[in-house]
Amino acid sequence: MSMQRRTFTAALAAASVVGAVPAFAQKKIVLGFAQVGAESEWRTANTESIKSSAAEAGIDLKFSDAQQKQENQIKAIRSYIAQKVDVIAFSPVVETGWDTVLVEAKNAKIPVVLTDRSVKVKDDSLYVTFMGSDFTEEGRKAGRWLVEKMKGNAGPINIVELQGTVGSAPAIDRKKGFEEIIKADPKFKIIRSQTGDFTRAKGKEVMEAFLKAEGKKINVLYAHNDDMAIGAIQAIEEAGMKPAKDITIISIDAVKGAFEAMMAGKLNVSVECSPLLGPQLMSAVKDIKAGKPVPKRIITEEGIFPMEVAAAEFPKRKY
Ligand code: GYE
Repeated sequence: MSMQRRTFTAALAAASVVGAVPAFAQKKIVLGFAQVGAESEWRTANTESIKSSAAEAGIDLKFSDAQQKQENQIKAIRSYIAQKVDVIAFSPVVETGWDTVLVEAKNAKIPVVLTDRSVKVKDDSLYVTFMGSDFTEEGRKAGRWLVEKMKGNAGPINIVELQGTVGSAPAIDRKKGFEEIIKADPKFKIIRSQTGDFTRAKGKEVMEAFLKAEGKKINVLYAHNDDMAIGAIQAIEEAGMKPAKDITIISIDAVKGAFEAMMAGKLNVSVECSPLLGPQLMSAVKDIKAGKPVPKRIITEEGIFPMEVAAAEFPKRKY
């Protein structure tokens, strides 16, 4: 066979493969994701999970970071609508104020998936599904752990609370779930409660103010996430007190930083909240595009880790 002819045969073979519409020629699904920000170790792990699972699933991901501002998230969603993406997903920084932009997405016939945090909207058909944790249950777990720990202690037990971002679902629900449990016994008193915006810096700053105002009266710190607890631990040490001993510390997320603090004996317990939502988001996106039904609510399964098990659990942690 002449050289020319061989090339021709090869070209023919290639052409027939193209004729069969190989996978690489199919249009990729485009997903627009509007992230909350980069406020915590949890959020960083969540972003990483979404990016890596999009790449793995062959989904074209458009990603934006709203720096914890609702107006930035709304702008990002509007730009995804303008770009006519296939699916929009977002983790709403706060619960309310989404109706208008979600109606815009609906009118453009772009399905919306909520991840991590939910919204309060008049019409639930404005989103297809909400996947994420049960934050009220996380608050209850924190409360139950404290009730158990303080058994036999007559009290009063003075609690300071570092709340998450004002108006966010995890801040509202983690407060609610915790209070629901501790209110059964009047010895538990929340003496101060303020937002630390889910960040280490703010957690430290607000804890300093709590310590200035209440000093040794504080028995317990309940932080709505690990980062704020870690910031507060610094403030407690700088005030000459021993974290996890002079003040019992409970937080939520169970990120690696919390395990390190527990292994160092500075944090008593962390309630798990998994940020690894990427794989389930990508499979929902594919199902939606394929016209398959998806459940309205997908709840993440999670546990609780007291300091006593931290060293044994640490090597197994993925975030
Ligand atoms: O607990 C906190 C993050 O929405 C569950 O947001 C998430 C929370 C998480 O900043 O660390």
